[in-house]
Amino acid sequence: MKIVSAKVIVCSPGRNFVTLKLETDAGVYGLGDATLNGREKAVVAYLEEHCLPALIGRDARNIEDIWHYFYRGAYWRRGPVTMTAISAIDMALWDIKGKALGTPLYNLLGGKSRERVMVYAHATGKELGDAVDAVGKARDEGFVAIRVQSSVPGVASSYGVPKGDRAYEPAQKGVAEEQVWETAPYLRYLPKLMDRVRSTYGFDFHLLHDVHHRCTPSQAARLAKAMEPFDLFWLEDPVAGELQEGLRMIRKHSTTPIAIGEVFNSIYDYTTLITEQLIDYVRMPIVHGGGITHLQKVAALAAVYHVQMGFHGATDLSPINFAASLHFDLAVNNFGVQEYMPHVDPAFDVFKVNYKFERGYCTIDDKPGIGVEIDEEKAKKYPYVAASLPVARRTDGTMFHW
Ligand code: GCO
Ligand code: MG
Repeated sequence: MKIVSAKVIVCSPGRNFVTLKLETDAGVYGLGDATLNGREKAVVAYLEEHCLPALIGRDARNIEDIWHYFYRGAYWRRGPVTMTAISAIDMALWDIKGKALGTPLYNLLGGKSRERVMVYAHATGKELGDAVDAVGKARDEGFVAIRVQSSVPGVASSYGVPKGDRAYEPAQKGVAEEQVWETAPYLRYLPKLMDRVRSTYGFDFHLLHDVHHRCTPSQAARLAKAMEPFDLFWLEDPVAGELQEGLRMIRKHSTTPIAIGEVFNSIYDYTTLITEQLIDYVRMPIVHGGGITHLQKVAALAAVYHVQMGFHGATDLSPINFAASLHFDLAVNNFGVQEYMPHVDPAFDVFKVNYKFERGYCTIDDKPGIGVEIDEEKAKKYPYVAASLPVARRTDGTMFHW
């Protein structure tokens, strides 16, 4: 089954998405997500210049070999751009295999380990009261796992809080917006927010929070310890991803579960964290972590150390990635939770999806392969818009982690 054509589709139905479409001489085609927020065109160039010409003529059935061709074959290996390009190729090949065999992706990954996938909602507020209300709203919608974020008094721009009434979307048109952040007021504020949430609604639901890389190791250790009375499901990205040793300090002081790695792209980012049991959940998504082929290896390593999977699922990952994640979540034994941020309506004008949300869980139907379709004519109605993620500075002007 030879690959006869490969093309990249870029569209912006509400936000930018990059999609790879591979066609075979058997008439079966596959789709893969190649979206890297704010760096979309870098992945397009990597695919078009360096990968797609080498894909034509290859046997689409040989997923493992093709993965290694693009991973080992790239002398300059790893990194988010390279690994996102490999992910898109890999997803499209798994989609083709499922379609060719007439079976959904989860069957190729070992079959169902569960019937539905627990997802977590985003509850955000411009102030403490709003954030607490947003948690109540998510509970009313049936969510059993809820991430809470709020603006921090005295901090000009907090991570995760939407502008106006629109859904949260960090990437903004043009060059990066410069935001102002300070960690000290946040550290004082977060226990108050969590206390209000737990004293209002009790403990019979999972509560999560994303630090978004804003702490030093000792600040993160203090925060994780302060979170213990609130029984968090996880504290996400307490320190910047590249400082893996920072996780040792957190573990030494607290048993609050830790999730990390939405910015990771390789199993080698996780080896110390998993083998030393410094984390509880893997966040690296299929779209940025080398696809299903590579994530299977990460999930298997994690399982050995009783670490669970908790895929990144923000709206800057396309519905194709979300559907692929649900297949994976259904299949692996060591599944923890899946992030769920519904895409805006225009995205569903372009992408026809096969999953649905119901009372705290997502399910996916049994269409062969990944099961998401793209309407290429509709995609043309939404041309690419250059956009960037923000950057952050401290109040004295020092560049900081966003
Ligand atoms: C999350 C993430 C996102 C990222 C975004 C960047 O946990 O969902 O932190 O909000 O900031 O995906 O592109
Ligand atoms: Mg995050």
